[in-house]
Amino acid sequence: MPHPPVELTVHSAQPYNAEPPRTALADRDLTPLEAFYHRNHAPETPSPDPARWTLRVDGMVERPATFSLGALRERFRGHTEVVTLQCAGNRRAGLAEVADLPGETPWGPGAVGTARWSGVRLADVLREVGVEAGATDVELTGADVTEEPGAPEPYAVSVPLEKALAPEVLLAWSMNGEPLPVAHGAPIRVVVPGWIGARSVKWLERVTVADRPSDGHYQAVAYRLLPADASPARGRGVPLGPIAVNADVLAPADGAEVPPGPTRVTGYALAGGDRTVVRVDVSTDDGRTWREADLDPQASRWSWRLWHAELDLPPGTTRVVARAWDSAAGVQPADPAEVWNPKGYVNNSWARVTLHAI
Ligand SMILES: Nc1nc2c(c(=O)[nH]1)N[C@H]1C(S)=C(S)[C@@H](COP(=O)(O)O)O[C@H]1N2
Ligand SMILES: [Mo]
Repeated sequence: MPHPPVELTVHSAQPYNAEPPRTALADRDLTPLEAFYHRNHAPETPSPDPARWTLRVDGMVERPATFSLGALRERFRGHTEVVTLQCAGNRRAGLAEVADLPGETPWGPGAVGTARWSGVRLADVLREVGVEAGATDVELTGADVTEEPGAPEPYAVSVPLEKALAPEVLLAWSMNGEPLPVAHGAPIRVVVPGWIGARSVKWLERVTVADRPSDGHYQAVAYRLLPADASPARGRGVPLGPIAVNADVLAPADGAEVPPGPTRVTGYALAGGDRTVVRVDVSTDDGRTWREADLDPQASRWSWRLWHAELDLPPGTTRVVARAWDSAAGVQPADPAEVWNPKGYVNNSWARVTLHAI
């Protein structure tokens, strides 16, 4: 099916936050650049000059170093990986229907996308500088300055050293075979497969090896899972890392009118960490009975898995429900009320779209 031009829903212009409609993500392994969501925290998007850009690698390393773009390309082997990025706030609007989430971007289901990323491995860079004994975390700092903590602060978060050394974690300069767009973090962004999008730092400037997680606002305060009755504070709750199993129905569109009879329903499912999607179930009676969807082959172990099912729709309104299972037998919860949390993260409740057969 041909895809019409994509119109993004813009949640805010500064910071620029925008998402595609579900149908723009449907039926393709790679999300085109024009349909890829944008998630920013700073009011100004930086645009570092690639010719003068450098990456500083410091902290608990034997030989602190600075790399130009040319040095990264020459010194390290190139690597390409198809990876799905998903914001921890994806589908937040479904949580906001349960109880208000004031001040949080009301993401629909489009804060997710898959691209082919090329660059070099963070692990190779870390090996070149030599990680000191006792190091546990790697802080990643971008060039953008955010205002949310009250005082200006560069966007900085961290990943555990073990993940930073994993072969799938990239310093990427290319997206879907094109030069990485500035909006997505040029000249270099980090790509941390299997982890929430917040760890994939754009406009990377500095990599700091440390013996504790980052103190940055988006690690120490935001992107943490709080009990429903807690309020956000430094160090409270648990930092979100690996993605939780999630899925959606991408086509037909929610609310679409279709002819009665056989209807092809398609979607994606995504498992987090190093898990894989092993099954997707579809229901037309709100989860009383389920049938298995057909899974497409995965483009890579770090990418979403597309699925499809042919449903026989009776005339009238049918609600299509889908849920995915991962390789650790993790399954999506039925109801957003079960997972509601004060910052509105990780809504991985069953996907639901309504179709009208007329
Ligand atoms: N420097 C920097 N990196 C960042 C962010 C940011 O605001 N600044 N947002 C993060 C979040 S929360 C997500 S979900 C992804 C979004 O990447 P995209 O805008 O390329 O889709 O980037 C991450 N990296
Ligand atoms: Mo995010």
